[in-house]
Amino acid sequence: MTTLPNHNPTQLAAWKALKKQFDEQKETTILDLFESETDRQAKCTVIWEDFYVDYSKNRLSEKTLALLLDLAAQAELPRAIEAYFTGARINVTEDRAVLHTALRSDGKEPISVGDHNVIPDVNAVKEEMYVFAEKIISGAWKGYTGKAIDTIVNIGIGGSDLGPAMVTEALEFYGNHLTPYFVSNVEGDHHKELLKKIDPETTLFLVVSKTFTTQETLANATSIRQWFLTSAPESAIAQHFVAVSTNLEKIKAFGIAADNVFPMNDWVGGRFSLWSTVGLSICLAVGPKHFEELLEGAGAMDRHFRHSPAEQNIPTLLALISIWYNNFWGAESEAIVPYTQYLRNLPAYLQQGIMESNGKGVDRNGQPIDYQTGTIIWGASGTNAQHAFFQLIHQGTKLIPTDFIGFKESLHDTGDHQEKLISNLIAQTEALMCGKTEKTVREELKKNDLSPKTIDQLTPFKVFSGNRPTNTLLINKLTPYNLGALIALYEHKIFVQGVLWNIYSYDQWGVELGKQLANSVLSDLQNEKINQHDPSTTALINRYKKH
Ligand code: G6Q
Repeated sequence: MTTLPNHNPTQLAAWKALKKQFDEQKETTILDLFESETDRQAKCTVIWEDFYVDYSKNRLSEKTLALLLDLAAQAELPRAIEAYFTGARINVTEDRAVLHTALRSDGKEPISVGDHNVIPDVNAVKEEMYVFAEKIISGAWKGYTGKAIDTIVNIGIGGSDLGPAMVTEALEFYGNHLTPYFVSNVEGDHHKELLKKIDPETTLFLVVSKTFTTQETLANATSIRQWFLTSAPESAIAQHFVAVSTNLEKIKAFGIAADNVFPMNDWVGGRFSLWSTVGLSICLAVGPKHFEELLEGAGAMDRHFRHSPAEQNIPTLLALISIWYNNFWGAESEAIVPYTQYLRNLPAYLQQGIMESNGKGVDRNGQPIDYQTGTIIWGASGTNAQHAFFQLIHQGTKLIPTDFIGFKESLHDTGDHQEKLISNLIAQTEALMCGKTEKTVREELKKNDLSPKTIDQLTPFKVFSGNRPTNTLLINKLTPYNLGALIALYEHKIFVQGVLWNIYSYDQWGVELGKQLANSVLSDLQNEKINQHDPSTTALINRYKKH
């Protein structure tokens, strides 16, 4: 049934060698490795286009890295990568190809699903989206009272919200006069607060749902349409509502005109769909030129990932390092800290991509697995995070490998703010690795004229053990192109980890379960008679109904 290689990773020779290597190396610190390995810094840095990726500050010796690369080879990663890029149905449990990469391909080679080359269709739909976006941005498209559109509201959730919202926010600098908003939660207060701010005469609503069956999106779209019709005639729907979906029938039933529908394909997973028509809000907010640059950057990272040898391959290296901590050091989570407010929602966006894709406990043979998979991802923007959870990363009992992402140039002319910002980033990675020794702490305290007794008391609290691992991604500038490449980098990291853990990364049965459950309890809340549940659930339902 599988189109991917199928290996229990723990049975591979490299895995066994890595276990041994862990036992032998666990007392060696990162600083020890800098002492013993010549040229460690240069050897553990990959420079690709505008990206400078330094992974030298890791508990990773040359030998460990070699073993991790062996693991990738023994798991047949290169064969898996080819299957991924060439339209094999690697989303086996849904019997679909996984081709978000086709949406940003340079079109030089055909990409087939079955025997159908999808590239001409991808280009045609993209062209339609660009023509539409230009009409909205230029003001040629009018609302029902003849005014141009100045506000867009994306109605969607999960993959139909997080990516577009994160990218639109990240590219705010490149934005035009359109104000973008995002409504996702089924909680009615979410859209009610928004409706206070917008004018129906100048707002365009994008109803975005791959399946067009999602409770939250349909409920929000229905309520917003009702609100719209309190001031506008039914005929105005055509000027103010467009839809993005694979489900053309359901859209028709909802009342959106066929001309206002942007199709998408089932071979694009929700959490990987910002590159498709699901990214219409991005395309409107920053314009087709910048949207195209976003795609180009992702496409460039795709080619880097597909064609670079594993030891120079950024997504592969970051995936292997993460496996080293997750499966051998027992690290339970990873932090992601982008040093820019523009990317403040990158960690939340990656939480979905990473945890929904690789949060699986059954292997490709349908068997429960006895090794760790999906890492827990969390984070926030720096330097804010330094004043919040960094304490735990520096001195807590948990091992938290952290990705630091920074940009050399700021987008505005900001005086010395950028130096201040990036100096913090660099200093944090240095401090996490080097720590602060007892000797240094004592010397510092002595300078403060403290008594020997006080110095003895305070010293243990001020010592930093160091040896805390980080990757640093220093990128020249936050452009649409570099953002596309950065997101694609993490998408491919997800893929590599899924291959090595021998799981299916592209289904999401846990999410589907939520969709199923929502409707079953809803009928209990809305009807007199309730269905059979456990005592706790029954009590909660009754408690809610009493209000
Ligand atoms: C993403 C998930 C999920 C999905 C939402 C919205 O990969 O499948 O987050 O995107 O549940 O689904 P629809 O786009 O079908 O409304």
